[in-house]
Amino acid sequence: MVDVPAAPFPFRLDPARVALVVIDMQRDFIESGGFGESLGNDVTRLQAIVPTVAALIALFRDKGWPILHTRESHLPDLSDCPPAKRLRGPEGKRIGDAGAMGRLLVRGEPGNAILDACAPRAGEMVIDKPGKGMFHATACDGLLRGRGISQLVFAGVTTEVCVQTSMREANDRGYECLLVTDATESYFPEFKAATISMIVAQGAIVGRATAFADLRESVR
Ligand code: C5J
Repeated sequence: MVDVPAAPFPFRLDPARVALVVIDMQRDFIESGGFGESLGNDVTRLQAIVPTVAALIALFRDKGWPILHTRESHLPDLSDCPPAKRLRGPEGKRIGDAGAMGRLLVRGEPGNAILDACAPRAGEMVIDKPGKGMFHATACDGLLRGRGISQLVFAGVTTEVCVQTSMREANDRGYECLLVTDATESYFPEFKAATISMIVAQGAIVGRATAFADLRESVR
């Protein structure tokens, strides 16, 4: 067991039960011409965390601990994209529309890929999810429980959307959750700050939060 300094209290990490979850480090959210930018967002904020996310992935690989990568994506016929999601954003720049890196948020398109710097390696879990949360309409829970995993360390984008939704889903399913605060980012700094506050409030009502350096030093 390793005690990782965290807010609001240390996270007792069990190397036999832990996995890293890297949420949606996709070109569609982080590069110019993707879905995130089509909604009017400044994607450069997200680019700044790529080295930290890559270092976190490298740490888990060094330790031989499991890693699960998610991609937010939809089937080419959009049958898994309800109108409540599809009909958002400016017309012509919505999910399924043509973008500079292929159809926005559509599985298999160049823009839907995970960045090279954070790309999954053979043997790592990869989940395509049609929702914001990693458990909605996916095989995530079975995959994790089948490996005896009950602790999840979270990184990725965006903090208040897919990361937070996934953490809340995980918390409800009984997983112990730890967010690495400098390995996650939002297009809106105030939303990131508020999300971290909400997660750790009320005695870690959703989970705990730590910095990458603190995690790295504790598991050395
Ligand atoms: C969004 C995500 N922001 N991965 N997706 O639409 O957070």
